[in-house]
Amino acid sequence: MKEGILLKRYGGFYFVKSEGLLWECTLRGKFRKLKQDFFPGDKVLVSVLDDHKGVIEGVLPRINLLRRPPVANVEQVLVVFAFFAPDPDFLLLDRLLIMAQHEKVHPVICFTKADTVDQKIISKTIKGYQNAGYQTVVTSSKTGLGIEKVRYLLKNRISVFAGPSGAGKSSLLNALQPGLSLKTGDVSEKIGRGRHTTRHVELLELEFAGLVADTPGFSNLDLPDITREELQHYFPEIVKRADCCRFTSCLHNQEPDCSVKEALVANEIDYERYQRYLILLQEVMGKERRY
Ligand SMILES: Nc1nc2c(ncn2[C@@H]2O[C@H](COP(=O)(O)OP(=O)(O)OP(=O)(O)O)[C@@H](O)[C@H]2O)c(=O)[nH]1
Ligand SMILES: [Mg+2]
Ligand SMILES: [Zn+2]
Repeated sequence: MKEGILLKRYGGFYFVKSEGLLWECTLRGKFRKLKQDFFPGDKVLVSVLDDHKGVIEGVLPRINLLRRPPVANVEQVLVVFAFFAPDPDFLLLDRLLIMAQHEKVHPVICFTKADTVDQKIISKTIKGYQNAGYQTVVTSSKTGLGIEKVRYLLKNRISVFAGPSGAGKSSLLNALQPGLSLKTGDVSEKIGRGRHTTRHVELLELEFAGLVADTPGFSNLDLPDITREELQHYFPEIVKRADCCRFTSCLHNQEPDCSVKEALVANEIDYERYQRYLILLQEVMGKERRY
């Protein structure tokens, strides 16, 4: 039996990398009966049939499983958004950060298409996230800006690219490693017809060591099941100030003597981030009532 890592599912087969080789595998019948699903990133046990075919006999316990995109044992998620075309949907960006933190995956915010906007917009866009303590990287697949940084981030890790269609995920991967030759597509076509250029979730092997999943873009994401009190823990810049609020149960919304509000007035917290916190707070509270 060999241990390997599942890279992709395609046409009913499971492709497993083990000992430097790619094995085309099927599943033992018992897994199909149990309706057990396997995802890229899963560490699996394979019994060998011939020099490139095998059968998946088991899966090792998962460290985590991202929902969007569905990849297991992820160490890092690059949340990829373009500065322009498509305009960034910051509420979706915040939802992705929450998902990553909820799954205990390190998030890095990666802005793309820096060549399409001026420096002022770049600084303004990343400021709120940097102040919150998030790692951010500014890139352009056209000019090569930030590409070396992203290479360094991906080295020796299992990473996932997640973000809306057209953000430039596949283009960025091609810039990192031109040999990948991933298909990229025209944004106007994607927006107009909702067409995605990347259709499968697949872990790619990088020549400088590391695995990265290119994934199809998506435009919405549900929050994980969290309580109204928990939400602030997904906003590092908010929870950092919560200790000094008058009420320990403060949600930093309408309560008096709220130190988060004070920080907001003092410009220490990004106003737009805070507004999105309130939107998500309403959403969490609405969900709580439905249970
Ligand atoms: N100007 C500019 N255009 C870019 C850049 N990166 C990507 N694009 C363009 O943006 C469009 C979409 O790029 P893709 O790489 O296909 O986007 P994607 O995120 O992989 O999209 P899906 O696979 O549908 O999720 C293409 O027309 C690219 O040429 C960049 O850095 N600068
Ligand atoms: Mg793509
Ligand atoms: Zn408060």
